[in-house]
Amino acid sequence: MENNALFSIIHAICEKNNIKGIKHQAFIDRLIGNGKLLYFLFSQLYSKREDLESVFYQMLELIIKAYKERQSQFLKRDEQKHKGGAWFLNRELVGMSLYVDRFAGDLSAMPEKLEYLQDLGVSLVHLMPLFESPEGASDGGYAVSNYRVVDKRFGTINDLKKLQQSLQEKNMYMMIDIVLNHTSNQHEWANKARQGDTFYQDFYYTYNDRAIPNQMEVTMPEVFPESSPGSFSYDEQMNKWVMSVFHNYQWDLNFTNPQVLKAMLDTIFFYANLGVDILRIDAPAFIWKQMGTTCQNLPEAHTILQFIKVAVEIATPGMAILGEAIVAPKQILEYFGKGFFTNHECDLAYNATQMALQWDALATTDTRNMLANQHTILQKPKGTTWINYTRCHDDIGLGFEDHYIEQVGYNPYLHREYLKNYLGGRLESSPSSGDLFGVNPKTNDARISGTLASLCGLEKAINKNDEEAIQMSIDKILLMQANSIFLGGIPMIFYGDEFGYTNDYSYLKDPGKSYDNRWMHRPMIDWKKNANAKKKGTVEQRIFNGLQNLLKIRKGHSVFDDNNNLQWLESHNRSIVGFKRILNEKQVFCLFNYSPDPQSLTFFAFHSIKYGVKKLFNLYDGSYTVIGKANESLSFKPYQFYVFSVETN
Ligand code: OTU
Repeated sequence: MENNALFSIIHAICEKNNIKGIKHQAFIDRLIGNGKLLYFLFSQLYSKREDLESVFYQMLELIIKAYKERQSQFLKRDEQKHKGGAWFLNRELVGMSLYVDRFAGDLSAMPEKLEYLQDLGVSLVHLMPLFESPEGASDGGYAVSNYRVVDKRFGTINDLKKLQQSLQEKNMYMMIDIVLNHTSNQHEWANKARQGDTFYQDFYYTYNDRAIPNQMEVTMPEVFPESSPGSFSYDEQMNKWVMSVFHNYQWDLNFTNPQVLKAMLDTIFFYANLGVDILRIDAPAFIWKQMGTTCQNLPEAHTILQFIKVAVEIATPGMAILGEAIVAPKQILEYFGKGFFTNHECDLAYNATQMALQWDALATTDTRNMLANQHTILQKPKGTTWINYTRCHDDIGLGFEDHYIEQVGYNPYLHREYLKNYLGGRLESSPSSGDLFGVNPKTNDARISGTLASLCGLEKAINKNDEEAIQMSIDKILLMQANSIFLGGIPMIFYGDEFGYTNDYSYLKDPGKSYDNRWMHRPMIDWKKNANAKKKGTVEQRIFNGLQNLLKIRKGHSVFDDNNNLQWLESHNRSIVGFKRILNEKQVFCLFNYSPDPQSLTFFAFHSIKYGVKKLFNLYDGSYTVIGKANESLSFKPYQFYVFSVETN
């Protein structure tokens, strides 16, 4: 389409919808300014289709509709959010990811929990999937059968809207998911496809026989090899094979059909207009498939995300996009956009590499692999940010690259075996109690399940009634949290971890969950147990207060805004890793001892501090440390960390 033709279409569509005048100028500017880009991205995906231009027009209509339906309070919030640069880089943002039913009961009980969250230091709530999902075949809500109706287990859409308002009144933020890659096989589209409606059969990848599925499976890795081997399932009623990369009840959407993109963009806007601040795009790496590839991280998947980003920027610009790409380190970075699209794809991504590396350091007491990998991790573009975390609702994948493992002198195969044994409950001498998830004997792959506390040794320590071991596991928990809280990005705490919930094995009795051991680390919150956080000396109190203190420190210092102002240190001790956060004259040093033994670090690590500065102020416990000579040492207790602010006198 020519520029002029595009402009007249945009003008006409605005005219038709009565969008004119100064009140709408900012929107019109965004639409005209980005219209060409939007068309470019769209035609990259669908240029071969005859209906290219007519479907593009329908996309413009969706954008107009989303803008027109946006409540004035959200329009105002959009404006405010954009005033001081990217709002999500702010240190005030601290998230908690939680299942509404397991945390509070239902949505209507959530508003009264917000004070508790604020007291801990949480300002952003990630509500795990809430929309209709068949019980027993729901993948924790990631198999959606209706994107617009809140599942009755959680309440109603009005409860959700009320919660959003309560959050907003308290200057808090809301994050929810869009499950973009697949629907439940009970979704209306799937039901229609099953009944023979070809329009909806085109919403999925359906095949009459196994010929193409067989060929594709040669190169497609299995996501859930134990419970759902292969990537296709047979549907009896339709008498066809359907692509189902995740569980067999999760049917992959066919984004080569622009009607699918249209339907999902409409849903994205529906969420945006609920007042969602961060939209977590689930499994974006998987949204485009091509024979002969892994069907992950394909260029078209990025094009779709860029298209979504531009459309959101035009219509509902206050909503940031989080890409949940749990893939190889280099590939994660591509979700921030590259080349012309740098910083124009996902605003946020999970720092899955760093997360796994912290577990690596904890299991090996060696931080060199973590340090080596920063060459990749530090390539995050300015203006984008990480979600930093130690645990989430999923398993821990050891997805970091082999060559860095080799670089620090380990054999990648043996190294991963060791990590799996240590964390995955296969090593008697290990303090961790976790389990292996997604074991694939064909590839020798496996990931790890378990709560933060259990993986840090609290479960075994409590069972043995060993106070020393209990304290050590609390120290590990706080070390892991501190490392991710001060890194730069939004810390995302997983609910229950603020009290040290250990593994819950009751999922084994529920046939809808027993096939998936990720449920062991998705606790039911017992508020009576949590009340222990108020009693001095309890395990809960020690963990809760430690975490609360860490979050307070983060909020109190502008060095912790994420402006890519992070420098890793040369530590000369393989168990100690450290970095400093810098803003103008201000420096904060964060150092972590990943060893169960006392360690020391020469003051050489602080050599960059201006001459004449004598003391370091420990933000965590309020004590001072005098900076010694380069050959003198700072001592660390087992698993101790320091957060030092540089003091000039
Ligand atoms: C995501 O997970 C969700 O977080 C999981 O809870 C869902 O089961 C899954 O999608 C399907 O909706 O796709 O890009 O290793 O890390 O499945 C990453 C397993 C995903 C998860 C992976 C992940």
